Amino acid sequence: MIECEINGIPVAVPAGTTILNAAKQVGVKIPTLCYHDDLDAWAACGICVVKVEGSPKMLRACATPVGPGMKVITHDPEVVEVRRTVLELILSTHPNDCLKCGRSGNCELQTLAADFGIREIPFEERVKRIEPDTSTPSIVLNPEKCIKCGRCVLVCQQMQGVYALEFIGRGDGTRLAPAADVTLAESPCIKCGQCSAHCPVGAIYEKDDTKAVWNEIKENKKHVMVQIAPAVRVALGEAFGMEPGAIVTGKIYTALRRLGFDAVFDTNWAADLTILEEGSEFVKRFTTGGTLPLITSCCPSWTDYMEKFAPDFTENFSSAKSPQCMLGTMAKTYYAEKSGIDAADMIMVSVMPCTSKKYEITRSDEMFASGHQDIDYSITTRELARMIKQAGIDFVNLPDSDCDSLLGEYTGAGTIFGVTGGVMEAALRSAYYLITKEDLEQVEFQAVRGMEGVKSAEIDIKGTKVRIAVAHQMGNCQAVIDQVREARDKGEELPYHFIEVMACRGGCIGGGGQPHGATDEIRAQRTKGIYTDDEKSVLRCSHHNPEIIRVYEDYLGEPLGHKAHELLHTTYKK
Ligand code: HC1
Ligand code: SF4
Repeated sequence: MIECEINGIPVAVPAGTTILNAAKQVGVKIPTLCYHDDLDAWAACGICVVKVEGSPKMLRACATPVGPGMKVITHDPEVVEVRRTVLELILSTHPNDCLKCGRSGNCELQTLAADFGIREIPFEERVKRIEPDTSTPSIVLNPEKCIKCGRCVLVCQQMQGVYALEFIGRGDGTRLAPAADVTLAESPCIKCGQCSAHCPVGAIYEKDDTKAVWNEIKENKKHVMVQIAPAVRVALGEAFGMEPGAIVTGKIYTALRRLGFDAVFDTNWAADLTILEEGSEFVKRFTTGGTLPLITSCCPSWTDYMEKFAPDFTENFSSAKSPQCMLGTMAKTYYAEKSGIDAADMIMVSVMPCTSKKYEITRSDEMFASGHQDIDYSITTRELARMIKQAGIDFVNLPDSDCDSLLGEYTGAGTIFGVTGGVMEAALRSAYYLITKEDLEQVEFQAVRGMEGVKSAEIDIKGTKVRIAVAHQMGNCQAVIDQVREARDKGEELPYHFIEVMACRGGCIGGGGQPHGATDEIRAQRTKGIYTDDEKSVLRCSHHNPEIIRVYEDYLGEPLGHKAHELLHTTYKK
């Protein structure tokens, strides 16, 4: 341990701990802008400067490890003045239009400017006018607002391994842009939105579809339906000051009705349906010599990645649509038939933790399986929070309500889709039944839980060994695919039979459309909320969901049957 002093307070921390983190341990918050817990410190902004006894110049707390006996001063009038100057310089290149900015109210730069009492900028204004890039359905890039903190570039390159974003130009002319200065749509971007989740300002944000949704509600001409994804229920509360991980499912259903939606459904229902299709697909491939490993495909950033960078795995992808898309199709076919409402008079809105889901809803012809666009709009958790605020709804004090029947009831297996390992765990719970015709006594698979980038295990299904892997955060997913490709190309035994992949760190609870500010601590709280929801569920296996049993009996026939194939499966570009 290294013993040092922060503002005269003694502290002992492990070797390698930065001044920033040592200060946190004694309750001292040093301001930061470019730094993020998820990323390597690269000391770009200079806001976190501190004084260290014996050092001729101020040092950056985010990138300087503490040393034995080090005496650090984190705040004095001189340090505060330097930080103020750094801020003023950043603000001199930043548009002064906070009132119209998507991050107004939770912008890290705005907060610092307020904390430092900045009232005027003593430097010449040098704002570069650059048109926003609106080329994707998911994310808007507004380089004019960029403060060159570099978080998005590090996220895209280091965490996701996608290399869609970079800085172009030099010195004063440096700007954020898709690699090779093409549009975002032409770049390798997989639309995961992790750049927008990590951006401290309004330079990268989700494409806002709330106005279009408000219009549908206002026009009152169509039956406007809505579905909420697993991970939304443990994160939306954060936008209203609640603890991360607070399970607010019942409040969300109530809020959605008060917003004016005519029918409220739950994506978790369709997650149970996905398991019946995908689980059956796995069992079929596993027992009849089909293409293995089977790879989950409910993350559209992952399928986008695969189509661009790993088309040799197209046959490995599960053809089962994602739960979002299954629910859209089932609403405009099954529910339309049962309710007697013409699908042409229906609108389906999905609320997702994800920016990529905006892209998924039109990604292939199968997204129009009902004869109409199955999902009309996909909005993020952040967009729903804004709609609730616009409607003046006191979310925290809302009573709970239930969601609507036919496409609403869900099991714990459906809910755990929202965390890394959850799709695999849910699939195993039902695959065990499909193979043995018996139910598991212990439904929890600890081996697939937790934040390790790649988790692997051998699961014993009454003597049948199934080798599985779970990867999250794109960079880790590539490593698993490379491992499989190498074995396959050498003709060796495949390392895995079944692989779950999620592009975002922690799975969808860490999605690019979730409330800002996620760190591993917050991801852990959201994860706990998801597992608590599962533990509290009376039914924990998808094949026990009575509404799912009924939809097969009344409408779909068998999993993987003709109708199921027509409505619930998709194809991928090679
Ligand atoms: Fe996800 Fe999924 S878990 S992909 O992260 O399979 O977005 O929450 O809705 O579709 O169910 C996202 C979450 C979500 C789908 C499900
Ligand atoms: Fe979207 Fe989930 Fe995939 Fe992230 S992991 S891109 S939130 S589907």
